[in-house]
Amino acid sequence: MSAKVLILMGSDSDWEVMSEARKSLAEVGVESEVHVSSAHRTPERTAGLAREAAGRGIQVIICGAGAAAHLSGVVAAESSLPVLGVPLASSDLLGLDALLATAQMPGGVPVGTLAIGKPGARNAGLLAARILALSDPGIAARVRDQRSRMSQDVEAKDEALQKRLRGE
Ligand code: RP5
Repeated sequence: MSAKVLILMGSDSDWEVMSEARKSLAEVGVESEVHVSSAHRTPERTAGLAREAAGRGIQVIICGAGAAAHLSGVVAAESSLPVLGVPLASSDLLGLDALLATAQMPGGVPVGTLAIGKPGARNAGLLAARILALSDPGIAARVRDQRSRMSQDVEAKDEALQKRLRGE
């Protein structure tokens, strides 16, 4: 099975956070491919990866970058696939710079921007899976299971809290 989701990140220093996207995709049985490619340091390579992605069977691209984060925007400019951007807190501005750079795209070049950091990376994976689920019943079933496991976890936590409050 070839990967349907391509994860790009601006630097290998982004991997600790961006591995959350790969993990959440794996939870719902979606294979991903990951590469380091920078909008600024390797512009040609980034454009090439974006341009060829659809032809290789990729259906969604997730981009994580920090600081003056242009990776998502450049990829969205070079590909018609849905692009999900994860702003990363890798500069002294703690991700606010990357959030604005990723979210504030000019009209016509959409980037779906997630939260800063690990929650954003996790949600990028889950959102990519939901997009794929529209045309893949197997993924749709696993996305439903993931939601139901999450609800059960919260209910179990509440039950444990109630027990503690009753002094049991
Ligand atoms: C961005 O600059 C990268 O996405 C990374 O978040 C940040 C720092 O990169 P390194 O200097 O650690 O390679 O382009």
